[in-house]
Amino acid sequence: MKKVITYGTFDLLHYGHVNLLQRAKELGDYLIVAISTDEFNWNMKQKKCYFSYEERKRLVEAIRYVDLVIPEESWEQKVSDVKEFKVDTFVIGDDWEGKFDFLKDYCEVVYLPRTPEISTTQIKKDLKK
Ligand code: C2G
Repeated sequence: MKKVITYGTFDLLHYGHVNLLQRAKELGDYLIVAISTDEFNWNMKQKKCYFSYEERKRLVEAIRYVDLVIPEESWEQKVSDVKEFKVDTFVIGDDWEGKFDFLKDYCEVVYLPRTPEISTTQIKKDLKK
């Protein structure tokens, strides 16, 4: 079984996220999604989420491409996650191009094109109009 892992906040879940998860699943048979916890988002990404970790986990678990959701609590956990879950492929959007190449020592690393026209920031701006 080919296992794939990806990481993200997935707050205000939108079709750009689903596009990524669909393509991630196409790279293997089993997709693990590490969702940033509220603390990690606030402390390390300065992101204040609209939905809590539990609510974002509920939403992402409902996506047909996703097999397992785990918490992302630190930048450093990726190597141990890849080892612990025996992951074959790490995948993430190309806004992170090159940032996780160190994982190539442990698994395949794939950067996928983002869905260009949508972002949570854009959604929030549009809703303010
Ligand atoms: N994404 C996408 N297209 C968009 C928006 C997001 O393909 N229009 C992808 C991102 O590239 C990422 C995933 O969807 O692969 C989740 O996006 P975010 O929730 O913004 O994740 P981010 O805050 O970038 O966190 O350790 C890695 C970080 O946790 C990634």
